[in-house]
Amino acid sequence: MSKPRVLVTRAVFPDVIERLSQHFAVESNQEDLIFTPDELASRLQGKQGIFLTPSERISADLIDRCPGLKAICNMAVGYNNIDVDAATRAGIVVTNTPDVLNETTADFAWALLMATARRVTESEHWLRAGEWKKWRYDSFLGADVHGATLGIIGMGRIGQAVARRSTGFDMQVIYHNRRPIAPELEARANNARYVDKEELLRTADHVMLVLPYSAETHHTVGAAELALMKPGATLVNVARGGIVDDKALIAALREGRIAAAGLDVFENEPAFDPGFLALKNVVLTPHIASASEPTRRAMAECAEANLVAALSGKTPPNMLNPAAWPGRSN
Ligand code: 8YV
Repeated sequence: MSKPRVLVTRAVFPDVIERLSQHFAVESNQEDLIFTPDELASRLQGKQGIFLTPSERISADLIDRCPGLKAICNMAVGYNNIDVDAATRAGIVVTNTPDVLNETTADFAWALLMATARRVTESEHWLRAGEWKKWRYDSFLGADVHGATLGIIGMGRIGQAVARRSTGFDMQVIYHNRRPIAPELEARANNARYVDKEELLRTADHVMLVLPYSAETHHTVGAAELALMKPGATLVNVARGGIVDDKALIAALREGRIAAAGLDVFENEPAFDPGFLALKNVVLTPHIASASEPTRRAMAECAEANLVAALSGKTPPNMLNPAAWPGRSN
């Protein structure tokens, strides 16, 4: 029997391709070309599986054009790049890579929080530009992190990992979420207290965004929300572009309506709004919150395990749409 055919859309650790090749006829893309939707549809003809990243959009139209597809395996926890409902209607299993990146992403959220509040990158740019001629009592005064109130919007697994780290900083944690988390999880998350979004924005010294992107969470933070924040507050987004209205944020940062922002994700990334580059009070990183070597490997291996399971008739460990599974014959 011939091996199922799969497409790996982007460059990935070579050993992942080697292992996938034991199960599948693999079309890889180690040159890391960026495919247009038409190129993606054409490469998916005759394929049963796809191993992809959030850079590739799997729309209902693309799904219609790929009738042989059975498994869509994202190398990310977020899956807003995939029309899961359309996949379910077509009987295609969709998977993601949860949990393996919680702690690494939370570490990075803290790196951004510290860099943003304490003006790390801004002062480094100044030093590198040869501006450091003398010490001054008021050079790069920032906001304290210890003892402050941390407001987390999106209290899933990564949000809770962020909150747990705040105990050593003697912080108060407030959070907003679709619904409160269980009391024992609140207790582990530095006794986090559920509040409505408005109270969080008005009260927090540091606001952290850790929620999934969807039509409902589009522009969770826009001009109205930024206006509620304290003038000395900071905002960190490690979730997804589109959760923040970037134009409104640029205006708020430019006018000093909030102190600073730390951003790992942007609307239309990687073609983010150049208005950010003109601002000193923003720390900008290229969507690397999960980018530690062990975690990126774990994510790739998780997507690999999902693809192998899905195309060999075993329930994939991280199936997002069980409704697509009953009656499956591979
Ligand atoms: C990924 C992410 O690294 O998992 C997610 O949802 O945003 C990141 O961890 C990125 O999407 C590329 O795979």
